[in-house]
Amino acid sequence: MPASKFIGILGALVSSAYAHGTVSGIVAGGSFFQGYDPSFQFQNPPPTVAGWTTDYLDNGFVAVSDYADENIICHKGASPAGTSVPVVAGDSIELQWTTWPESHHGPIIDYLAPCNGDCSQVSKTELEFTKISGVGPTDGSSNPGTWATDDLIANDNTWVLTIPASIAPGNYVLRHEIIALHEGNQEGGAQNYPQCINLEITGSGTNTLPSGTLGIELYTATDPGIFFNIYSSDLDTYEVPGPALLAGGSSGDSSGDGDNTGDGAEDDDSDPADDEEEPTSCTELRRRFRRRAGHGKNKRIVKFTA
Ligand SMILES: [Cu+2]
Repeated sequence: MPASKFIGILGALVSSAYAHGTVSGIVAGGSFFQGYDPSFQFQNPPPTVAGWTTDYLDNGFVAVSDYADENIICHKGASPAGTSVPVVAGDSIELQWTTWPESHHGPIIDYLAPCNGDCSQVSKTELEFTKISGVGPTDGSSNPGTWATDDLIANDNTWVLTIPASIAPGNYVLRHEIIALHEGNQEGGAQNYPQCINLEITGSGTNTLPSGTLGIELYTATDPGIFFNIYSSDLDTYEVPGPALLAGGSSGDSSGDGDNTGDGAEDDDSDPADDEEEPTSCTELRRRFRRRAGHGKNKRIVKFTA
């Protein structure tokens, strides 16, 4: 079969196997922009997209034990994206995840860091992040509650984020992150899934976000919003972790309009695994990932396409 067809099948295989999901598309100003997909590692050259490159294929997360490690900044092995999504300050953008497991309840947090130049050349360890949105439980009336992640799933795996009108024109890295708290009742059990996307912001704002927080200083293991029991704690006391929210930022419910234009997500309705029970642990998700992909099969595919 032609190589392009083979790579397409490979892409579908890898995408459907990523049960935790990634941001596969961004909609801004009515246009669709492709996000990063881990399967791009098998393409030479990989497509130039606005989502940062990563090097992980383990379907995993960044652990609490890595909060002081550079992997927490934009996920494992991240390097800057080669292009940017143009956005007008004050507008909303859509962040389209491929999928998200229902059991992985938790907050969705968004940060901006100015690149002070070309974001494709930026050093991630120098990025200073300001929180522009942080949404925790949206209905805390009974445990484990309805969380930002549940709103994401209900809105076609799409998160709607407003870029504050106060942001000055320039190049920024958007750090979009889900923190899964299904094991957050144990210290060190929270799981971070950061995704970075380059934005080129225009408009008439004046805030250049001069003093943010380094990625490796965003969280600690004992932050009340990290070490938190969603099964028994009073959800109304939940504090979204990380530094203070920018004045004018968003802490409320995701204002999804359900408009999921240009959906680039894989349709995996034919996937037999959909008939299985929702797995609750990441160990189970990874086990299924290996079973679906086949042990060692990925390595042979890499060889074939290289
Ligand atoms: Cu998991």
